[in-house]
Amino acid sequence: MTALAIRGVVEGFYGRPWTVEQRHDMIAFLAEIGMNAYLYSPKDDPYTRRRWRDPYPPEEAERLRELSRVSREAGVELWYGVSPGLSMRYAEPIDLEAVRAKLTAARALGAEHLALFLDDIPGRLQHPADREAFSGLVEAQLHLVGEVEQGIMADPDGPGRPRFAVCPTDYWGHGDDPYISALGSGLATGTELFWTGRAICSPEITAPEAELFARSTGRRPLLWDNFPVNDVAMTHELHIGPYLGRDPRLADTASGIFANPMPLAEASKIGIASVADFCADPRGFDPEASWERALRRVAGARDADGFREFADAVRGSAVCADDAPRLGAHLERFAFDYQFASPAAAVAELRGELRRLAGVADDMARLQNRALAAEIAPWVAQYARGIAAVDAAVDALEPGPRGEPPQLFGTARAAIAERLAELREARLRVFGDLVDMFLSDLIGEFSTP
Ligand code: LOG
Repeated sequence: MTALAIRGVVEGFYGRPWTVEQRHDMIAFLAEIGMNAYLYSPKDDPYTRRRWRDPYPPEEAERLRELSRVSREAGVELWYGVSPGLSMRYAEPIDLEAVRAKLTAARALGAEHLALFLDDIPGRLQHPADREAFSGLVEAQLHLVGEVEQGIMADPDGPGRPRFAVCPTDYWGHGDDPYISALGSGLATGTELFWTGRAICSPEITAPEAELFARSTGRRPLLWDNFPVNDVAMTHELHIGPYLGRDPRLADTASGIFANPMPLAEASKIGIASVADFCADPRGFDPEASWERALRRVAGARDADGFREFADAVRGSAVCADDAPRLGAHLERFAFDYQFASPAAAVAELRGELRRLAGVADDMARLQNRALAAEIAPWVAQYARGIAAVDAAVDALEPGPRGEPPQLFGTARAAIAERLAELREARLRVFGDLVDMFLSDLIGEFSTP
């Protein structure tokens, strides 16, 4: 059993950063599940990115110091990442010094390891002096990285030798694209290089891909896994599904994994727990079994069964295409039985199932884990709306008293169309496309008369 050396979470999403309490609670959770790293670099902490040059005001500095104390006590190593790229002038000594100062300050506040984030910034040099001084972005960035490597990383007076990781500007791709190959080749030996896989949110990360990355950059990738993150264009999705598509052989071909979570800290623990299972033993990892355990761990034993039922409707994510298998199976059976067996019995069976699911929705409001209940509430509401809509549609499918087929026009059709419009309006992704397809099919939305 080979565990990955670096196993942790990067608070690296866009949107409201976690609260101090959530962060401390997460550190305790990471320790509990065997992770050893937490990287602080919320995109919307002004002092990591937009105003990266400014030092932390005393109160915020104190928070970082406290975070390092909490981490150290828990046995989790605190990393600090700065993102200067939005306004970096690579040829200006004053800017190079500002990056160094920021990272030195983070070390003084207790961060054990450091990171330089160059993701989501202009792909070309903007500053005229930079364009004059460097052949391109890679050379400019290597100049900056070199300064950090030589300055802080080699500081004989600094406390213990930190690890250092760089997040490149092209952080996803084939692993041997010209930019990443050139950047990787110019880094000092021990410097880690982040990679998110073939895509930003990679459905799969394979060992051959990681090997290609290692060959072209001179180092195994430090995986920045964009799971279970749901920021930017994904805010309508709740990522509490299983962790799929990670090659067991990454045990030997990656140097570690940082999972990038959702702003929803409590719900993120589900995905994080499975990433921890994978990191602990990539070869023995069983995604579905790990998922079941994670759901139970986070929801608690009392609510585990109901929560498992709800979670089935929101399994989908970049890594999981299988959206709502349980409802899917019921709807498939319904369609078949309605046509070939007894319509009345098919309607009765589906009704029973929908009643049960409506009960699950009610239970989700009463979860013992209150933080979890609050975070998932919008999706629970959408879940309830979806079930009610299918239920109303089934009403319209009830055969007449003499077994005659229902008439789907006029007000019955309009009522279903209205529910469908409401579901779409809310935009929250629950049951994948199943409910939408069931309803739109029924009212013949896409068929020509
Ligand atoms: C950002 C990250 C964001 C994620 C998902 C990296 C390296 N950077 O596209 O902050 O949370 O995608 O939206 C990113 O992934 N950029």
